[in-house]
Amino acid sequence: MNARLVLSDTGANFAVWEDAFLKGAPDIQLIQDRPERDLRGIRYCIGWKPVPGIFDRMPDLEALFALGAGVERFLADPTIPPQVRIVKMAEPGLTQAMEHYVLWQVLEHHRGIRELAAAQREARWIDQTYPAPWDRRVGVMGLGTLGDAVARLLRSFGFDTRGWSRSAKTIDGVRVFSGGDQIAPFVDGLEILVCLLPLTPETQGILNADLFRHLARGAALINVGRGAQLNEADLLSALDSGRLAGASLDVFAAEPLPPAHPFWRHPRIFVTPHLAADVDPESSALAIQRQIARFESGQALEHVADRNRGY
Ligand code: NDP
Ligand code: OXD
Repeated sequence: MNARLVLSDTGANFAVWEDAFLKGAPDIQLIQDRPERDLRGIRYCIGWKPVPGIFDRMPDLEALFALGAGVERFLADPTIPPQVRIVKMAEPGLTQAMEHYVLWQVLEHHRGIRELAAAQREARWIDQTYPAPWDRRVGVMGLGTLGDAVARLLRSFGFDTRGWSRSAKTIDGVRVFSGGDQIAPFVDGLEILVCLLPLTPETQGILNADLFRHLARGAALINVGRGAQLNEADLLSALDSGRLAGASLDVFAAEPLPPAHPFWRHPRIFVTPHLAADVDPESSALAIQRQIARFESGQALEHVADRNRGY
């Protein structure tokens, strides 16, 4: 198989990606886009976010491999013709990074690490208790490539784990809920809520006061989906009232998070700069190579975003 793949995004480091393809998928020639380059005949491209005008220059494009799992920006780009398949990244490096981040933050909340750190700063020897993991109710919103892996991992660490998705599914040992009418029983009494939803009109603002009201008092929120899923004012009120005890936020409505934003200095909010999970170039190159090989042999691509559903 010999394929030409254009890197459309100037934000991505071409040398790193070129090296990854040379090492893992040498039958794919990676080409860096330049304004003067003739892109007719190009069938595949990769990129992290849309580049204005580029899709008009690729009339033969068949598949766009996103360098991330969230593809809301590509889906919102009217210059991408409807026949172009927008493929969400699914590769082991991304999944494991997300598993690690969520497990790290769940354990922080479960074991009260931030209270311990505050006590150490004041040389206070505190008596802190915590329940057994099977008595800790943890819920994962979104059970796709990442949410499914995270829910299974939390379950394997012994947590009382629930999951919620749009369609019904089963995961061994995890109580799974689906659809809008099951969100209330899903969230009811949760002590740690993890959001791994894609950003769509339905999920915009879903992390709000109505939802927080159903959580256990003093629950924690971990948002690794998208910032626009969180109602920021509702979060601040919930932290003030004690409804929520803490939040770990990796994604924000405005990124980079502006320096004056109250989240930066809030004692109960842990901010990370959208780094919960990055793609690994080498394993991404392998995943893209496998996908192109499938496509060239007449099979359907996997992880293609559904334009009607919005993810
Ligand atoms: P997938 O598309 O594989 O999965 C999405 C999941 O969300 C599916 O289970 C889907 O349900 C569910 N879902 C979508 N809409 C709804 C809804 N209205 N109600 C209930 N469930 C819904 O995505 P990934 O798991 O690969 O990634 C999830 C998101 O994580 C990305 O879109 C991105 O926003 C975020 N992300 C963040 C990163 C970071 O560094 N912070 C890194 C990577 C991703 P169903 O299974 O029924 O289709
Ligand atoms: C992604 C991300 O969507 O890093 O992959 O946010």
